Amino acid sequence: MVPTITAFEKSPDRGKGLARDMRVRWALEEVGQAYRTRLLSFEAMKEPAHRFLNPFGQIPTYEEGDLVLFESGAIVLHIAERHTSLLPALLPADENARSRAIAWMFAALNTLEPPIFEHALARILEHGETWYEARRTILEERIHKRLKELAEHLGSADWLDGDFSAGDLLMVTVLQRLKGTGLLDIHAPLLAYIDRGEARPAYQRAFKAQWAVFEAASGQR
Ligand code: GTB
Repeated sequence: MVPTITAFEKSPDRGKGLARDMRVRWALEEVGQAYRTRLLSFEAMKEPAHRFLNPFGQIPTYEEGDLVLFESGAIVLHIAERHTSLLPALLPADENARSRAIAWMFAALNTLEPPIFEHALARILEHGETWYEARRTILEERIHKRLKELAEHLGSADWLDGDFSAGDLLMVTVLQRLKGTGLLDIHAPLLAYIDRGEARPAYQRAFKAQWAVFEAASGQR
């Protein structure tokens, strides 16, 4: 069954692939699963029809037969779990290694993404406030602490725990949001780590698909 995901009709990131449908597209490409995309305006996301899929009125969602999912992490986990017989898979066959890969998925979303996303939001929404510089400094210190720890863990390895996994997929998409902020400059291993993720053919296909949506929307403006 071909799943349907939702994405921004006009992504505010101007085709940079930073919205969270990108991680779902990437996971689907990694496992070779074809998918359909339903594009939504901000207004449509708040309509009852979409809130039935996601109570928070956000993208991405995932529909596959009777199954409806929201939360990008849960969707990526579902995709990974449905395609474990593939080699290479997004989750390792060994049970302990699989649990560790899932721990990295949580680490990406629970430990790294919160300060990184807060920082991005503050840059957009709070930069005019008198206290902005103090807040920015605090957020950047928190981010550097985590980036340093992550880089130390990664060391000279290509991926976080053995082969590329859903943990790496989520971690790379989380770190990408820091590109252009300068915050990654002193964490060179992480820049190379992001590059390795982005060089994967599945990532490239996913990026192209979301870029095509942005281009089509630009043509209509
Ligand atoms: N925890 C949820 C998940 O992981 O799925 C969060 C989903 C989420 O934040 N969705 C955002 C959304 O639907 C899009 S990705 N926002 C619309 C709304 O809340 O009304 C977040 C996002 C937004 C904008 C950019 N950007 O402009 O670069 C990047 C990412």
